[in-house]
Amino acid sequence: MSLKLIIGTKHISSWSLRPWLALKHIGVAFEEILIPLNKPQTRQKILQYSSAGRVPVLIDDSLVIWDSLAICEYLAEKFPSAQLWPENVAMRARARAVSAEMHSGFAHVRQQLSMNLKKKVPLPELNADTQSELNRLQAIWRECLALSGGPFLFGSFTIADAMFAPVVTRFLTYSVPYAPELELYIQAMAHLPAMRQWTSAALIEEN
Ligand SMILES: N[C@@H](CCC(=O)N[C@@H](CS)C(=O)NCC(=O)O)C(=O)O
Repeated sequence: MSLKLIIGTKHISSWSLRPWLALKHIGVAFEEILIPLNKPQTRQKILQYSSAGRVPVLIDDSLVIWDSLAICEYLAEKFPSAQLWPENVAMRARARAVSAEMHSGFAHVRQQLSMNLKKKVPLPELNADTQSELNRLQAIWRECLALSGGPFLFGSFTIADAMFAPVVTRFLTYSVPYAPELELYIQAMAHLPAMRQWTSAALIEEN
């Protein structure tokens, strides 16, 4: 088996972080190929692996999978013992719903509070849409944690946590105020060994 994950610059590539965390959670060996983003050659380099022209891309022998959530779904099927989705069918449906909501939404948070693991930025004046998305994110987390008891959204680490990992970093980068009952979750995510490993590498990137 030869798994390769093509990712972008670690301090800014929020989409790449998700399947990388899933692979680390599984504990399977994989080759990591990092393509620096925002360079003249970026697009050409990504196109060598995927005609979609975006990272992340997972390559499993001759199979090419683009899109972070599709990669996570594939990994959940390929490595069932890693329990990347909750075991309970109702919880699994909820985990898929919140993952899909994250994947397809929160455009204002993405735009106004872009991920940058190398920065600590004072909170800018938030526009109403960004504030309402931040409120929604916290409501999702509170509901999931109340049902599961934590420390992760569905008890143990799942794809849902991988999907939200980049927005957790934004809360920290921009010192976004959050409800006190989310402190344990945000700290659990920040101190996840794989998250620390990604962040350490991100901090020494050149640009
Ligand atoms: N829906 C895609 C979005 C991926 C995406 O937008 N990736 C950005 C980097 S984080 C990218 O590849 N940009 C291409 C570029 O900068 O040329 C996914 O979930 O994988």
